[in-house]
Amino acid sequence: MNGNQTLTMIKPIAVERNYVGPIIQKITDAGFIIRAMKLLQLSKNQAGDFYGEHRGKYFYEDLTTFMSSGPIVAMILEKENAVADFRKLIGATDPVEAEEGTIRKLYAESKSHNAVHGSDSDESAKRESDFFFSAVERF
Ligand code: DGI
Repeated sequence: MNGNQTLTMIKPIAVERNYVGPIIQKITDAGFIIRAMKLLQLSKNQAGDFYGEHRGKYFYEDLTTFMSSGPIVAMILEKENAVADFRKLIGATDPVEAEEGTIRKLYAESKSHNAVHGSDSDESAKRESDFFFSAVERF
């Protein structure tokens, strides 16, 4: 991980609604290169581990239930300033607050069903990328 990468998940609601194609198009149009990608379904325990920092919060149970409810698409994305630029591209956690044209404004259903994840720091990007991908699965 070189500081120019971030980890995203297209969340179950967006996969179910067939938004994978349009979301990836927006990501690549914004200049991100896909370095790793897979379709998988998390167990509830795995979703709990991924979101461990939120353990104990009121939304943790709903979050882990939702994130393990169906397949997701996980990707490592590369671009200069990847973490910050990607969070700008996806918009605020709550789509009501997200700027026009952002992925969450376009494709999120609600704050908890908000279509995509983006790492919040280089350290998170590394941890989250290692969570999903082994060395031979990334380029
Ligand atoms: O980095 P983000 O995904 O924007 O936000 P986060 O890391 O603070 O929270 C992770 C996910 O947990 C978020 O995408 C949706 C859910 N979440 C966060 N805050 C709330 C929430 N869900 C509900 N229902 N209410 C919240 O306040």
